[in-house]
Amino acid sequence: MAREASASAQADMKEFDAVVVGAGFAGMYMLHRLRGLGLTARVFEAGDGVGGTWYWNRYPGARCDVESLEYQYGFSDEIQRGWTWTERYAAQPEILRYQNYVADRLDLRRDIQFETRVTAATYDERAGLWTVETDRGDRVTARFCVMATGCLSAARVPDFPGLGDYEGEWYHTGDWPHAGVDFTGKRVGVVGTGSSGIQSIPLIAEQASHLTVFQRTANFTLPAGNRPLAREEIEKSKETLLDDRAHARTTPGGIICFEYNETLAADMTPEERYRELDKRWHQGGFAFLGAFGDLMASPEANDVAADYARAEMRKVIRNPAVVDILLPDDHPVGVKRLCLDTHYLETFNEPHVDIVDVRAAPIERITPKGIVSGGKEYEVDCIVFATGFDAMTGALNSIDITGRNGTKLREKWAAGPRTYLGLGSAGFPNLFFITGPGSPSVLSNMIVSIEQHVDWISDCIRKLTAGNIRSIEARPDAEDQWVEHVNELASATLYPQANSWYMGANIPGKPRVFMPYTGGVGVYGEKLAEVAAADYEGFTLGS
Ligand code: N01
Repeated sequence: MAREASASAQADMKEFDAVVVGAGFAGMYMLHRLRGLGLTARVFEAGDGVGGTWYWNRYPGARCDVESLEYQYGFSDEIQRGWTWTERYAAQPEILRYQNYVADRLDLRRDIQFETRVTAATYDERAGLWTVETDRGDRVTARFCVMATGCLSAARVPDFPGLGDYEGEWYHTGDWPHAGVDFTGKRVGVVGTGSSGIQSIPLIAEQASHLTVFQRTANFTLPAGNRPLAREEIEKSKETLLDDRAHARTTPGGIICFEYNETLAADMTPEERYRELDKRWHQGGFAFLGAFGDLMASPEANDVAADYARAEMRKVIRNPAVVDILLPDDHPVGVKRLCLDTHYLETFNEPHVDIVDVRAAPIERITPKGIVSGGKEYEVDCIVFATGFDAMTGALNSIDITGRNGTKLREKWAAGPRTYLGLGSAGFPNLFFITGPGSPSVLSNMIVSIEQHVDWISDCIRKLTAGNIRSIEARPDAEDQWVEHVNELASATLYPQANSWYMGANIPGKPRVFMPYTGGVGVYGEKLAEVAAADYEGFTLGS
């Protein structure tokens, strides 16, 4: 069982069996499993506490869009029984408290070095070791290096000229001040209307004297239907969570609070389609996208759902001047992350809230006093950038990762990420990615996908260690086939039709490649199991 080294005993230790980068949900569970194997591990974390996404994203209204009873670890009955969620969708402070509760229960912090950012990881082929370096001057070696760096952790502020001269305060939702921000009486500008903007705008509007929202793309958003959880559903969940989790692993999205309807839209009458959409819209959450079997693949089926969504959205917008700006019309529903909101569209009925269509009139620059779009200056006391992340590859590429023969990961990935199963990349032995590009990750309940990867990686490390096998590395041909397979699956869906962060389209110059695996958690899990059972087919094992 877990190695019981104390923090001080490890403080000077420079050699570990494994290094883990990041102490969010993925890094925390990875550490727990490594300890369970009797291995020494050091986790490096940039923040001063555990939490990852939920440590950094403290903006007003930050809340998970997967239901709390499903968005929790499912590996320990004791842990789940010791925690009680309060709302259908947990807010950021509650999720962060939960992560700290888990860190306490498992005594994780003694192997985590906080306020330390990993800057480089270099593989020494002769020694079969990774050397990991940090911004605090650490230099440690490890046989295994696990990147638990998160998919949405590299916050991005667009390069608007003049930002350096802005005289007000500005913030990014993904790097929010821990003390919070009081917008009372302030004129606020919010740039961006993805999930973060849509969640924060109603709450910022409650405080601001005036709010101007700068929107480039109108998004599909539906009422989350958040509510306090009833005692009975909490108690029932405690009894069934582990079974529910086993079931979730077999589903496309790692979620069981709704089922996908497999019937194609064309095989349903208009009334049946309407009933299905209506039921799911009012259920709240992602159930809506499961209304027909081909909703994410057939333009005609998707149009039916998109028309329904626009009609529902239109019902709550009372200001005719903003209806056309707020209703999405340039992409299929669901191909950008569907947003769940609480009174988002209603916010634009308020007299002190304006929206500026920056697709028609792009933001040109920031002045000392505000934001210029379409030649007009909007004076604001604070700016909130809800402008998203360099998703899936940003955090990995920010580390100087060098594999065999001096190969740099960021150079190898210059035309888009290349992985085998989303878990490893050829040329980088014993380097694992948790929920990396090429795996279901961001299209699924992240905790289910994290556990799926951590379990697979732990099992793999256990077998390598037991079999005295020095290394595991993706084979280039297996990787090529996997990348092709991921692309083929994505091209059979409507996903590539939007300028989304899934495609890298939000970052100027980033290659347009659909990064996640669209085949679903269940199918993907079967592949992982087959590969492991076939002595890690597609990987080279080095002795
Ligand atoms: O980021 P986003 P996010 N000028 O990239 C706009 C997860 N998440 O932080 O769409 C003007 O979605 C950009 O416009 P466009 C979730 O997976 C989950 O909101 O690129 N505008 C867009 O409107 C989510 O999908 C939760 O045209 C610019 C916005 O900024 C992911 O994180 C909560 C611009 C960015 O939206 C990311 O969400 C929050 C520019 N130069 C986040 N650049 C929940 O669990 C960008 N934009 C609920």
